[in-house]
Amino acid sequence: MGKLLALALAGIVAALVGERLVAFRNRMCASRELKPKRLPNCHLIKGIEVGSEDIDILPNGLAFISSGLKYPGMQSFAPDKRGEILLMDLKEENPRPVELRISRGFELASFNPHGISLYVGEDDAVYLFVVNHPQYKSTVELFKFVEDDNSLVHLKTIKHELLPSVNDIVAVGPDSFFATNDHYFTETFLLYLEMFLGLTWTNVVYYSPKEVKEVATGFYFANGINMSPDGRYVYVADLLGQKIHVFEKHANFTLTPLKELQLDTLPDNLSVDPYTGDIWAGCHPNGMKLLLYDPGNLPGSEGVTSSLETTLCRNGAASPLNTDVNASPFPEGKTDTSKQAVILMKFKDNC
Ligand SMILES: [Ca+2]
Ligand SMILES: [Ca+2]
Repeated sequence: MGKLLALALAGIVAALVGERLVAFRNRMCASRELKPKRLPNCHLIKGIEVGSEDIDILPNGLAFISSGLKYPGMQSFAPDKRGEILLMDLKEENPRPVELRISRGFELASFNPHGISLYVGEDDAVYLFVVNHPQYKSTVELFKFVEDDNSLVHLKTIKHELLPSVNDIVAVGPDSFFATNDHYFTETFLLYLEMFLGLTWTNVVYYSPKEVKEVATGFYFANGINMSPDGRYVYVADLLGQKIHVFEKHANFTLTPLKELQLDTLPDNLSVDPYTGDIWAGCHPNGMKLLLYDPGNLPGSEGVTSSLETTLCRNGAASPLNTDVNASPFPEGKTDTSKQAVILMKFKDNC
């Protein structure tokens, strides 16, 4: 009888694990194959060989790039090199990235930059918010950009118990932001278990010096976050939910869910066209390939865009993007796990 019970229990556990495995593989798009496509107007920019995680661009065409991210379980192309913030002037014919000098007093040796966000203050001062993972912990570093000097002055380090596993941020003031936490747990085994079981415990947190609060939850893996140009809507990429969530932002910085955009790819960082309001998402076509990283069978990247009309106005809570999406695999290459942001190189003529 004891053996029969043990066998029955083993059968139930095996069935549950099998069911979770199938669901996990589906969330990871594990069976998806994307043919590499050469994009004739794209070329590799030298100097970012170790990968760029995120990018944000000023209206004058200066692009800030976080580079050299080391993330648990992900391939790093330069495991012994510290991270850096690069600056590139997209108005130049052949733009080249240069590393921004960081003011003294900042712990540069453990710099591990992840999501970034720019904020231009009323006095035209430029603030750069950088998610940092020194010793694989999470902080948000606030810098002021000094253009004459190509440098960043470190203003402060923000740590908070509601910000345990930050992926990306979008600034809403000179010292306030929304941030995504991409895991509930911080311990490596537990965070993989969380992903495998499909727990939707990750969230979005609002931070200001006076108030810190959770404003949205229920994501498998909250990743990129951005805002509409008028500041009325906040967009959150749920990597393993394969969705972009649209929220209405209120004056007290709470968020109300408005709509979900269903994708068939894994969205990472989100950029927003400052003129049209279109969303551009850097996506992973196959999360399993990303996790298992095989240089002979690269994971690839693709870009997805959603027009403002699709994002906001079309009826239905989860209208498929297929008819409005431009999905194009980027050329595969050494840095292809790291192009997690799609940017829009479009500027006003007078910039
Ligand atoms: Ca970002
Ligand atoms: Ca990200």
